Amino acid sequence: VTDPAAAEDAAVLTERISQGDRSALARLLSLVERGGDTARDALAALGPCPALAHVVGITGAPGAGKSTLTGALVGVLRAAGTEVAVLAVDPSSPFTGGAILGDRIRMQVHEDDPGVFVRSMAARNHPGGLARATPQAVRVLEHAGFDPVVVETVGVGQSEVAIAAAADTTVVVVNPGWGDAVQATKAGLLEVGDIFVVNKGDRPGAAEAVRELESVLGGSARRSSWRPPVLTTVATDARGVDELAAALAAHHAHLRASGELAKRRELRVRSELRGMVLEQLAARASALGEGPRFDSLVAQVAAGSLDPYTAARDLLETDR
Ligand SMILES: Nc1nc2c(ncn2[C@@H]2O[C@H](COP(=O)(O)OP(=O)(O)OP(=O)(O)O)[C@@H](O)[C@H]2O)c(=O)[nH]1
Ligand SMILES: [Mg+2]
Repeated sequence: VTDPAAAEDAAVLTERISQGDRSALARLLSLVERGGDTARDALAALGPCPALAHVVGITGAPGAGKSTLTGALVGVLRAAGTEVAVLAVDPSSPFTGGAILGDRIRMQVHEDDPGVFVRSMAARNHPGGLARATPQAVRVLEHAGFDPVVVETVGVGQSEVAIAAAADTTVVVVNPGWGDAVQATKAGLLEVGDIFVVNKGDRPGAAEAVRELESVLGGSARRSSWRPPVLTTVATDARGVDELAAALAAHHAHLRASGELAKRRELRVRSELRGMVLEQLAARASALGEGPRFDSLVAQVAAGSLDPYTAARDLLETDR
């Protein structure tokens, strides 16, 4: 059931966002993050919006320097006059609301710069570690005029692969030291990375890490004609970050010229729609799993007068 007050509220917020109101933007993102009917109303109020921004995913192992690198990248992009949004998706803090990552970035870059918008989101238990709301939040940020939108995700389990479904360009951040390239191979990162960054280039082993990555990349079967560059950065000094910005622009240009951009966006919409359907089905399923009808079927199955398959079918059919 739709809450008319929320729908009205969402429409007002949308209007304010189009006028550049940042607190309205933050509020709309909260609605989107909360999910359910309120988010649906908010996104409906936003209306159809063409995907306009370059969506950049930055992933890698915990502590690889993703936030520092993102902060430095934002600095370079701001110097070029673009308005940047950063979504820091934190799969590890379901309780704090994932404020840590965003705060870390926020402290590092342009706190008073209206051309930068930083937002953190908790990924909760979403499979893949990526917040369920991420694609919707990206949509909102695109609508608000940010380009690029940078999404930072800690690489745990499947999240690296999930981020690739949410981004146009995926940057994989590794560190010097034997094993990172091997780990990347195992995690399926070689297939999803469009740009590889050996960060902490001030540490021993950076050149070896680059060579190792280049050699495994050379041997991997990739479908795209894009050959992923392997860059070296020292994020803490913003060293190599100009080159990263250039590589991002080059990859975006490649995506446009090859028609790959439209394909990636379609894939993104696919997973976004599936996510939305899944969310609604899950809500419906938990509603079916309680109440007098459910209790009565449970009692019958428990007493041995009904089999559970018939009971489940009964629940699903009476719900129609
Ligand atoms: N020496 C060195 N340290 C770095 C570099 N980049 C980042 N660091 C440090 O590495 C630590 C982790 O950096 P973050 O940017 O928080 O890394 P992250 O990947 O965002 O970490 P999580 O979000 O917690 O996974 C911090 O202490 C940084 O100062 C670098 O290029 N060189
Ligand atoms: Mg971080």
